[in-house]
Amino acid sequence: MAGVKRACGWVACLSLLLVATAQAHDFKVGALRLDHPYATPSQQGTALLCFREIRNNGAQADHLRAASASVAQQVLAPEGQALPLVLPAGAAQRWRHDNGNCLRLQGLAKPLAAGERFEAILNFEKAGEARVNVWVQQPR
Ligand SMILES: [Cu+2]
Repeated sequence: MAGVKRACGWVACLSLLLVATAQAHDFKVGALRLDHPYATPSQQGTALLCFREIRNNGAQADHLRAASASVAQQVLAPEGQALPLVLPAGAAQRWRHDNGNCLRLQGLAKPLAAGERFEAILNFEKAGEARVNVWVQQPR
């Protein structure tokens, strides 16, 4: 145990902390918790705007009415869906790059590359407006 303690010196612990905080960020608005907004690097002028999870802790369903982003002309509903998108009460949804639930960034001002950040604004019927910082990252 002493060895473990010594191995986790000040610098090591700080870097562990930085790694931990670099992997996730979340935003709370009303009864909603928006966990880890991220975007895929762009391909042919479009990219996906995803969330690791969106949880509605409220007793009533909420709806995403509109979304916008500083980097794109439009933020569209997932392919084959339309706004508003329902967020059922007391439930979590995964809006992941691999499950077809991500919003779509259309009309990008410039290509999005991994490591970049941008702001997106989501407008929910009950929770109101949420401004989130989106991390562009290679999906894994
Ligand atoms: Cu995050």
